[in-house]
Amino acid sequence: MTEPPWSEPISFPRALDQAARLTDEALERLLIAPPGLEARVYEAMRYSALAPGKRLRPFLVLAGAGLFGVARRCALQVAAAIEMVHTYSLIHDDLPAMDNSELRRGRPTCHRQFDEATAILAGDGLLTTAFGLLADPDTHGDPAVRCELVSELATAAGAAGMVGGQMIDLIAERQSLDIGAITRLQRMKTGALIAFSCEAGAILAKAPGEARVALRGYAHDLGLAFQIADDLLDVEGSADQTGKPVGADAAAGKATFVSILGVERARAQADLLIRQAVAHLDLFEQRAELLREAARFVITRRT
Ligand code: GRG
Repeated sequence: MTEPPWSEPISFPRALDQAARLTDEALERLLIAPPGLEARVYEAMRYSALAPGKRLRPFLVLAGAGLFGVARRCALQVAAAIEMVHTYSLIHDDLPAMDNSELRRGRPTCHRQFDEATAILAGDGLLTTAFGLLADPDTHGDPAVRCELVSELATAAGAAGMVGGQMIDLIAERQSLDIGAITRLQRMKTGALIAFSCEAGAILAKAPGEARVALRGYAHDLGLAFQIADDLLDVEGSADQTGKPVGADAAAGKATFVSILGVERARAQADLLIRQAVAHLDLFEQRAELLREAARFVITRRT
């Protein structure tokens, strides 16, 4: 299967659906439980990874790879790796030591379904499997490309990115942060993995710097708009729609974009960020239409 992610024009809802189906097939194939007693941790990894998420990050990988004609098989390896890292972060974020959540993706959280120790191990298992996947020759024939993918994902997911952002977020429960500090925290916690998802196709294609800078600019604005939309859903959405408890930030007294700016200004800021994100894609002309539609989806979504 060497076809690019989408070889013909396709609408955004269909592309998102297809990205989800292809990612789920890849996760099914990559997370097969062995016969030993360790099968329990695979079961927990599968339970969380195959739960119905939006698969927005895999979609961004496939759409980004589509700009450069990268083979679907390679892009899917990276898409599955990112979804594994994202799922690990959700499992650990839901633990009693962090958010202590009961519901995720419309189902009991991993530690409620299994137990706390198994949930910690399931997160660890997904994180490490993801890096193994990026280092797999099936992901790219050139070891330098595989090294770059590993290194960029390590930066995005680690203490300088998502893990660091989560640390600041925990501190924010006890210490009030201003809008600048919250912006930095969200760029690290949510934005870094979204940025890697947008750039991964360009890394696979060894694309020129100009294209990478444009995708980074798009991702930068998209990630922040995504977080503002998430804060708005926490205030305006319902658990039925989002598949997770709402109102948690306000209950924890946590400062968010919405608590600082108010609903109307937060929404206006998200709109502005999406216009900016779309403007970064001019270089790709019509080929980036799916990424433009994804940007609009991010701030209108209800889940
Ligand atoms: C525990 C290392 C560690 C990190 C946790 C990303 C994160 C950091 C926590 C998730 C908590 C949260 C609700 C963050 C807000 C933005 C976000 C990442 C929402 C969930 O992502 P979606 O909406 O979820 O893409 P689905 O389920 O659709 O994949």
